[in-house]
Amino acid sequence: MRLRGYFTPIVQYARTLRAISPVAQQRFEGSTMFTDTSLGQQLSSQCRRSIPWQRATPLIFSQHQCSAFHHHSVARDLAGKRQELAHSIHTCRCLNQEMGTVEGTTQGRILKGKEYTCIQAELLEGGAIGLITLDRPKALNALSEALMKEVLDALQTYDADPQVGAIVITGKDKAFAAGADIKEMKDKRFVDAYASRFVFHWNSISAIRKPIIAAVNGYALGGGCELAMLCDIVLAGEKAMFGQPELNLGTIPGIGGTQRLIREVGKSRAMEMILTGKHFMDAEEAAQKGLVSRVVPGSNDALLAEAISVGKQIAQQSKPVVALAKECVNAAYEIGLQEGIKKEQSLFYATFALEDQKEGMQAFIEKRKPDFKHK
Ligand code: CO8
Repeated sequence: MRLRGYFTPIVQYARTLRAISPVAQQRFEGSTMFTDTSLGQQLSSQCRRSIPWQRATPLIFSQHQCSAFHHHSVARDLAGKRQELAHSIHTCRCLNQEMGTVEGTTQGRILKGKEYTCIQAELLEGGAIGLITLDRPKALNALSEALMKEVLDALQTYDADPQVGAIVITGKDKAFAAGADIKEMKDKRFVDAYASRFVFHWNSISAIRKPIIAAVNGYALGGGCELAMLCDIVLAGEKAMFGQPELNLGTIPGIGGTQRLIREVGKSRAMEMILTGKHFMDAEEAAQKGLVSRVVPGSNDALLAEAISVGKQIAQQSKPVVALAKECVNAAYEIGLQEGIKKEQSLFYATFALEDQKEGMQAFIEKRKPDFKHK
């Protein structure tokens, strides 16, 4: 691949940083541009030593890190064509794929050394956003058991990370996800599905406390549509296409589609989509009906950037208050109005036990930005 030529110097560079100066490595990983010329020269000469990239500690390059590299004179020295170095999220993913590593695993912070094969997981915005990219593009991101286990693992890891304020899930190329993996499940018998509690673990997604934003472009069919509906906010790209085609396969939606779709788009439209298995919903209609919050025009990268921007706005809020609000809104799905209002009230009262409530209201009065401590 065209980009391969860049990896050896990049990885060697990172490796060298690690070897000769933990401080320099920290500055690199923190996206700080290097201005110290003598350090730059020292690094340059170190980097010219040949270190097989397979042996190099795999490093993860976030958007900022690539940008830092993009501007960095040592990088220019090493890579030659600096203008071609990626500084988009999309290209960073290509970098990681090409390196044969999985984002998020190597800093030991997100996934504690665990490597994923069906998804990419990456911390962005200084750790405030956990990104999950479904990564089986050849199968249109069909939701195999392995993929869903990894999604859950990444979600739970981000949920437990105190730095993370919001999680973004997205797809790749022309699919968010084209449903459960038909090839994998076609031979299952009733007893297999029942005894193994097939898809039961998907319910754990509802237990994630951090807000999950789905950035959906391309197909979101069957389990893909259900996965989007399990998220808290759904942003659609122009090419998003939602549908529940399970009946075409002789089965029915199995992870909440019959329950959630009716709440999103009304009984008649939900019935039409589910019972015909054919009447898909495009992005515009999905926005009109409230299945998604809005359509983001432009490329997949524009959609992802917008989802990250929404995540950042959420991440700036008090984390416990965000979690309480999410719990309340989700309660509207699960319980009746009166019960929901009772729950909302008790959680509303609970916010008055938080320092962040005191700070938020005091900051308003003092006409300044609140400084939330997430307590
Ligand atoms: N499972 C497995 N493989 C898939 C799936 C899928 N859901 N969708 C696409 N693929 C594969 C195709 O088999 C093909 O593979 P190959 O190249 O090896 O033949 C590749 O992806 C590309 O697909 P197409 O050639 O079909 O691409 P097209 O652009 O022609 O068509 C469509 C795109 C319209 C999306 C088409 O692929 C399609 O109809 N896919 C199936 C959609 C579907 O029926 N989804 C519902 C699945 S059932 C379900 O989700 C139940 C959920 C409840 C249980 C959850 C359990 C986890």
